[in-house]
Amino acid sequence: MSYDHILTHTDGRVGIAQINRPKALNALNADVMMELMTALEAFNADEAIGCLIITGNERAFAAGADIKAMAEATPVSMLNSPMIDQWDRLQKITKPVIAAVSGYALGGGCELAMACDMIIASESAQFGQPEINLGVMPGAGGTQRMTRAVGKALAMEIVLNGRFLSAHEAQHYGLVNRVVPVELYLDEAIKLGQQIAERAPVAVRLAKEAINAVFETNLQSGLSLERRLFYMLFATVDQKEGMDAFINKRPPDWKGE
Ligand code: DAK
Repeated sequence: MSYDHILTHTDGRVGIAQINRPKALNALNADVMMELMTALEAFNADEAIGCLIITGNERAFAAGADIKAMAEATPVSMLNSPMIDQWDRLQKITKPVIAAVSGYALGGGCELAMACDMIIASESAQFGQPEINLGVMPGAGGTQRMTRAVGKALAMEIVLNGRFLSAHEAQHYGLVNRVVPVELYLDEAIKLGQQIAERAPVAVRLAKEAINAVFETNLQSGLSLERRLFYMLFATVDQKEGMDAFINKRPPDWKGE
């Protein structure tokens, strides 16, 4: 499938979707989001792919939702906006999604990165929720995911005062997995993606589900979900394969079953 606003390619078992609106610092409009989610869903459905990456370019992961497209919006037009619906599609991706972030990850761009499972940042990455400067506030998870990541006090500063986090600050607060030189951020994300894509697919999928449940549930329910998913993995071919491979000192050959 060909796209107008994103580029896609694969590297081994990793599927990469690159937002490609460089003149607008990758501002996210309905078309970009539609194409991005369509590409992610296609990778998600492809058995040859084990891990997904969303990236931008060196200058911008994404500088937010397209302000020019939102300027005249009304509550009802926002409610009915095709752009808004796209965001929920990301939550349904079952394979791990890594954001490879360089430059600006602002507003909806920051929210998009935080909605991914992991973030690899370049040294130039800047994370922020500057919506307050536009007379609005985050609307795609910024108040919730940022607060969970960095804590209430700093989240208040980021959201209420438009403070940006540098890549190293973001790493310090646990928002990003690691920070690497600009020329390496995509390679590093692909390397991590390749490693995860080599693991047992069903176990990876259920483990992702269990970790994400942390944000939806209390400890006892989360532990109970984890236990059930753990038991369920003993019905997979890959559990038998993984344990047999360990015992017989050979590499496992995952079937994804
Ligand atoms: N939208 C549209 N165009 C943008 C843009 C944006 N967010 N950010 C940058 N651009 C465009 C600029 O207008 C400029 O275009 P031309 O004037 O050349 O045509 C071009 O990109 C280069 O930008 P600058 O000339 O401004 O470049 P600088 O290096 O001087 O500044 C900057 C870079 C990133 C600091 C600056 O561009 C900036 O402040 N941009 C806006 C950042 C921002 O406020 N982001 C938050 C937007 S609100 C939701 C989903 C999503 C959202 C909400 C709800 N639901 C699911 C409910 C998200 C909302 C937002 O993200």
